Amino acid sequence: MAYDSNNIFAKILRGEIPCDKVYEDDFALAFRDINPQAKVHTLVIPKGAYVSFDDFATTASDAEIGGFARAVQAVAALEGVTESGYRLLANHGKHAHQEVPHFHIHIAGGESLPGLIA
Ligand code: DGP
Repeated sequence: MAYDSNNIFAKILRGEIPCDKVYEDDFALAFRDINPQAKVHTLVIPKGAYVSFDDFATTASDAEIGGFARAVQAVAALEGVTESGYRLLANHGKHAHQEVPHFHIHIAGGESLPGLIA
């Protein structure tokens, strides 16, 4: 699947649409999910144009993958869920109901979580 540079997260990255920003560095931007499924529900996206985890893991550089993983950890710490615990989730493709075709990881926590968030 080709990357669509008009997807909503690409627009957020370009500053064309506002977001509730939590963190930003050279590799990643993190902001709160518009439709939270838990007390803490934050999205972390890479700065590069990757459709999904599959695309990211296949084509991103080691530096981007490493930087992104560090950013996810930093965001969890900033959101105050490291001690209490959190869930990471990334949807890839149709069966996972991926809505936005720019790779993102959901960080969910802040309370005891039920089954997997959708
Ligand atoms: P997924 O199904 O994994 O592609 O989840 C996409 C998530 O993105 C979903 O939980 C809602 C969130 N989302 C969609 N549009 C926006 C937006 O414009 N702003 C923010 N902050 N979140 C959005």
